[in-house]
Amino acid sequence: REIAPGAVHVPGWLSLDEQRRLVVACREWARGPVPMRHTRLPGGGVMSVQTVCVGWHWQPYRYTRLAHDVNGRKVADFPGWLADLGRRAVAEAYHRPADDYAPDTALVNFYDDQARMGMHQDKDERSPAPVVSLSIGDTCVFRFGNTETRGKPYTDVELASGDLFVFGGPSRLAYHGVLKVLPGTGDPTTGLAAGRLNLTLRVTGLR
Ligand code: MD5
Ligand code: FE
Repeated sequence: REIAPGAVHVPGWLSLDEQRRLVVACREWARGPVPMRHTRLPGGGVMSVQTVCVGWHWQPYRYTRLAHDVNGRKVADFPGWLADLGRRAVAEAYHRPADDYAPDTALVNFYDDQARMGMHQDKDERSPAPVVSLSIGDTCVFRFGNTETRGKPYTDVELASGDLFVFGGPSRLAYHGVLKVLPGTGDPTTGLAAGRLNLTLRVTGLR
């Protein structure tokens, strides 16, 4: 379903097996070389979400190869199978070939019952390419806004385990956030006993 031009929600897109495979991969990335942690913001705040990056490391508000703000190590390589999954996601959401879509970074976010993500724009990438969002575990209430302000108009959408969301075109720079996680709504057979995992695949435009 198209929430706005270029913003397409595909409920139940990932199979249970694909979700299990992603949970295993995320668990591995969370251990290192750069461990999953609560990102510290330059203003002194700490994000409630925990994040681990693959391909490029995001430190607010830029991408680097080395995690200077954590342990100085190089993050895990971006695997070819994840780029393939991203191309399939864009192709199926937009009903067009996406052979030219080459994501080079993934941000893996883990939300416990209390975690939230305030309204923000993702504008640290130097590419207009779409962002692919994959959700696993507990359902959340996601707020998709507009490109001008953090406020109205916005649309609240529930993102459940297995859902795909692709943000591209005019929606690429829309404000968005996660209002809350709905505890106990996930399927533990994904391998995630509690909480919500979100992967976003991005094109940094860096080299
Ligand atoms: C999440 N993550 O559920 C969300 C899903 C983040 C983040 O917001 O920055 O890690 S990704 C939502 C997204 C990405 C790029 C553009 C737009 C939404 N958008 O235009 O609305 O953890
Ligand atoms: Fe975002």
